[in-house]
Amino acid sequence: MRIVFIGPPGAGKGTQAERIVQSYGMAHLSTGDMLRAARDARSEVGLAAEQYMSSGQLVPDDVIVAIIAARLLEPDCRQGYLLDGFPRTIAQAEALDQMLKRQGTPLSTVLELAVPEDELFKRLAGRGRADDSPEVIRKRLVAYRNQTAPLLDYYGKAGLLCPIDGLGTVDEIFRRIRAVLDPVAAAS
Ligand code: B4P
Repeated sequence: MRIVFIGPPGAGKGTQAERIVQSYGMAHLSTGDMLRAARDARSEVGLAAEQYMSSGQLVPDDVIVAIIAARLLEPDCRQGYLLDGFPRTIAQAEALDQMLKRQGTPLSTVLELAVPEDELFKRLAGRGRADDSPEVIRKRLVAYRNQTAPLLDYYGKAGLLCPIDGLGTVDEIFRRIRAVLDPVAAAS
C-alpha cells in the first residue's frame, strides 16, 4: 500500500503512523522526523529548515520535494510506504503525483485524521516540543488551514480521501484506521 496521511499539527499522525507501519509492514516517511534529524545533524538543509519550523511556517516546497523524491527511490519503499506529513501543499501534491506517475505506482488511499482545534492545543501543549509554544501552534494551525486543508478537496475529487475521527483513545482511533486499511490491503 502507498498511503498519504494528512491532519492538522498535533492530530496524532506520528502516533498512529508508528502503529500502521508495524501492522502492515511498510516504510514510514515522516517529513517532520527527517527535518528534525537533518537539523540535529546540523546539515545545510537542516539548518535552513530550522528557521521555518521554529516559527511555525512550512519549509519551502522545493526542499521537501527533493527530500521525498530521493527517499522514494530507496529499496524499502518498494513494499509500500506511509507518507506522514507529506504533502502539505497543493504544489507538493502535484509534485508527488508526477513522481508516482513516472514510477507507475499510484496512491492506494489518503487518510485524514480530523481533530478539533481546542483539542490540538491541549495535545501540543502536553507534548512540549520547541515548536509547541502557544504562539507557534497558532501559526502552524493557520498554515494548516491555508496551505494544507485545500488538499482535502484535491484528494476528495480524486476519490482517494478517507476521513478518520481523531478523537478518542489511541487504540480506538487505530481501530478506525484498520477498518479503512484492511480492505485496501486485501485488494492490493
Ligand atoms: P510534523 O513532525 O509533521 O508534526 P505535527 O504535525 O506537529 O505532529 P503529529 O500530527 O505527528 O502529532 P503527534 O503524533 O506527535 O511537523 C513539524 C514541522 O515540520 C512543521 O510545522 C513544518 O515546519 C515542518 N514540515 C514537516 N513536513 C513538512 C512538509 N511536507 N512541508 C513543509 N514543512 C513541513 O501527536 C501530538 C501529541 O498528541 C503528542 O503529545 C501525542 O502523545 C498526543 N496524542 C496523540 N494521539 C492522542 C490521542 N488519541 N489522545 C490524546 N493525545 C494524543
